[in-house]
Amino acid sequence: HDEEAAAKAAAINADNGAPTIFDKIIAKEIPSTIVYEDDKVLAFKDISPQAPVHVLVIPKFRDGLTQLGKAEQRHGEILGQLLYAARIVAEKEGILDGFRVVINNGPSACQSVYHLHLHVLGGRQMKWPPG
Ligand code: D5M
Repeated sequence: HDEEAAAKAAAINADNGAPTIFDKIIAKEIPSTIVYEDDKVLAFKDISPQAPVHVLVIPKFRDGLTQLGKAEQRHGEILGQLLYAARIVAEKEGILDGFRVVINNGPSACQSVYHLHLHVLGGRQMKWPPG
């Protein structure tokens, strides 16, 4: 259906190195509600929240990381920084004792933006398995 077709189109564009909407957020050309920022990482509120707390954590330099599946050994440091930033976000948002970190990888996992991002979700009882 439509959602699946859009996800596949986004994946093809990413392979061509096309910029994503997150570049504009990093450049502050479009507004976002920033929760945490340092020289390598940006965290901002998801525009379509799936929980009372829903924050995206992204690398400021995509460096080939359109999706987790493209990660290489050299990305180890930034991957660790992103995960640690997720913890900082959880603390700032007051959900340190219960939160979930999600990475959607590829069309079948409903990835829609091809700039690696961690979803930090919480503020409600989460269910398992996820949809
Ligand atoms: O998640 C991509 C996420 O990006 C999805 O939850 C919506 C969010 N999104 C898209 N555009 C914006 C803007 N402009 N601000 C904040 N959040 C945004 P995925 O895992 O790729 O499906």
